[in-house]
Amino acid sequence: MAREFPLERTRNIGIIAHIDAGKTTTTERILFYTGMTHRIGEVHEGATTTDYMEQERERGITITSAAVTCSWRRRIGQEGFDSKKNPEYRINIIDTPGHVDFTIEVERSLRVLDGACVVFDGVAGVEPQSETVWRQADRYGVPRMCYVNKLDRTGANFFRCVDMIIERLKAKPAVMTLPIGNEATFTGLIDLVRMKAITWSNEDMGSEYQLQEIPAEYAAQAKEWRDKLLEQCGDVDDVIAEKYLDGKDIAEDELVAALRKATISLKLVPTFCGSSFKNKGVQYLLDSVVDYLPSPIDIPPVKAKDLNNLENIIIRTASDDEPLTSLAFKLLNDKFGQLTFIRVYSGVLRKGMTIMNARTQKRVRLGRLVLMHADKRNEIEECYAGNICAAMGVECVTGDTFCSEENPVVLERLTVPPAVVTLAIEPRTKVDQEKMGSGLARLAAEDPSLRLKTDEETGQTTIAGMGELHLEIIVDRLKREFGVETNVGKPQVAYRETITKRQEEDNTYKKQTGGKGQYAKITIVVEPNESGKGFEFINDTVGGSVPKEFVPGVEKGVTGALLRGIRAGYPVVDVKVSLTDGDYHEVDSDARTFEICASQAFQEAARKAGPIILEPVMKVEVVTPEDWMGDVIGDLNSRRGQVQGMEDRAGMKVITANVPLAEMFGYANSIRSRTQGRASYTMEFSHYDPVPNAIADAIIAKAGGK
Ligand SMILES: Nc1nc2c(ncn2[C@@H]2O[C@H](COP(=O)(O)OP(=O)(O)OP(=O)(O)O)[C@@H](O)[C@H]2O)c(=O)[nH]1
Ligand SMILES: [Mg+2]
Repeated sequence: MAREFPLERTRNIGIIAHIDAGKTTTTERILFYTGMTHRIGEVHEGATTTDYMEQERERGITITSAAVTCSWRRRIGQEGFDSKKNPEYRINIIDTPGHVDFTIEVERSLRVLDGACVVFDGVAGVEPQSETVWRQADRYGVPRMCYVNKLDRTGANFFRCVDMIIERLKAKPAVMTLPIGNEATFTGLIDLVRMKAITWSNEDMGSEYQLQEIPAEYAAQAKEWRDKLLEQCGDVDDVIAEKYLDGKDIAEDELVAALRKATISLKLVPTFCGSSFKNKGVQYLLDSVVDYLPSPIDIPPVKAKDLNNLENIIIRTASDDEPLTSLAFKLLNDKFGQLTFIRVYSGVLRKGMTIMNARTQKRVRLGRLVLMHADKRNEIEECYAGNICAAMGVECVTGDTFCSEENPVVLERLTVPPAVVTLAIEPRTKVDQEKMGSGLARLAAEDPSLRLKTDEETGQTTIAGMGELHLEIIVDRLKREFGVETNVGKPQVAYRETITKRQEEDNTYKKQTGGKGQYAKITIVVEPNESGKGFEFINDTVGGSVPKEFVPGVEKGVTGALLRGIRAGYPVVDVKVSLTDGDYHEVDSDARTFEICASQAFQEAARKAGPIILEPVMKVEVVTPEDWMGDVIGDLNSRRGQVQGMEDRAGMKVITANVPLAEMFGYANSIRSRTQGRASYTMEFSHYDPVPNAIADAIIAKAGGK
């Protein structure tokens, strides 16, 4: 089968935003207008296409990202909207969750998508999680557009939101549409590219709209913003600049092309408005996805490491003729078995072909391939470069590269944020015991932000993740999907340990038990590493005092000790360890003796190097009516919180504070009862800080340490 959609007519986009901004509601409209569904499902009815998990429908929030595919012909701007003559585009969309506990879903989506649509609540504007997803998109260099949604809501203000995008996100929004009316009277848009008004009549789910002259009362405002748009475009495009300065006409095509270039090169962010819930503005958004967001060939080709020589970087362009390069970015288990979502960067995936998993270096035979539509699937024969599909029954973990056997390469894995909360979990019965292990292993393969740990001595299993909700959903999924009943402890903070001083340590490990003895001698220097840099190991020996083949043993001994902690058994982070000297014996030394020697040396050194305990500190934002502001602040202070700022937003007070996670358990209930349910809050991980001494002593005593 030949390729149905050429690459330039393919878009892979993600919808990203703060919780509740309207991502799922917008996606649902997209599916309706593109003819993929025949009725609009609503989030509050638990009836949308992309929130199909039971937990999502019950809670009205998105938990896992869902991929859907649709096709679209550009409409607005065409005479009488006759779109049939326009070419059809394939748009793959991933609807992501906004809750910070599921941030890995945003991370993996941005890792494989070419462009993103960032949704904002027109009342709240730029919220904390909007900032987080924005930074994530920056990290992956993803071109994006903004969509200010919910303009029908009381208190909506498009222009305030645009200002917040400039101030908070330090972005350059290019305003493309202006609202006609606001709140209850919001009825349409002014298209600043074509200088026309688009209005919707309410009756027919927004499918029909009229293109009209701009109403007289908006003429001046439209002219002002059109000039701004041309100026912004002129700043990044010489041809437009020249024409604009000479007062010449700028054709629609020219302006769109210049804006497209500026969007893809991350210079400008086209910004739109609408109300998805009231069915206004979504078709225009789809046209704009086609017009401004990149196709797979507009973005830089992917870089991979040559598996035969990891120093060697190989560039793979988005072409069907290049060797296969693809990334398994998402795993999903359901009653039919494991589904692996794959983004193909180059080459073609074909049903029945043999490919290679770069991590395990094993050959894998591809079974069936499907195109996913939320939880429904269509079988396909092949998946071309630049597309996303799912393979059935392929064993792998999230982040694995699948490549051609002849030209093996490996792509960068996902960035996974630290786990901050842990939960002890035990099976209720013997039967549950067996199922729990395999269930948890499957969930962990799906979700790299979930960590499992079993204590070697007590056999106790702990799960660690992004937050209370994350772990609550895991426990719930264990029960519903794997039929495992469990008892869980109270959520605990995932502390860490580190050192504050430099320390040199000599250690000799020696054992003589008849026959072959054991001997290793080393000198190491441990010192604090920059915060967030993790563990670094340096071999500083000269003249073969520690033979090369034993050095990995030293590193292994240290990494093992790092996991066991220094004073309270929490993992040690941000240390630099240099191996400076040592000695060995021709017969009695091997990698294992050096491993034991290094583990002892590190533990001894770390104990003397000013060890401290670190705790996760959360950035908390509380939105409250003014009446309760004093109460809320007093409570945050009593939780060791530090208030960072206060501001007004749409008639409410917004308080931001840094608060240790240890003090935030149960905050949801506390704030609800304190403010009669009027205040709301969000929090996300900010950084690690040393724990105050008194609390550190308590943590160490509890862990049985010294
Ligand atoms: N008034 C109004 N409400 C909206 C609009 N768009 C979405 N909503 C409502 O806002 C709530 C949240 O919408 P969702 O679409 O679930 O938001 P989301 O961004 O997908 O949320 P998460 O996936 O949980 O992060 C729902 O009750 C929607 O009906 C809008 O344009 N106007
Ligand atoms: Mg959603």
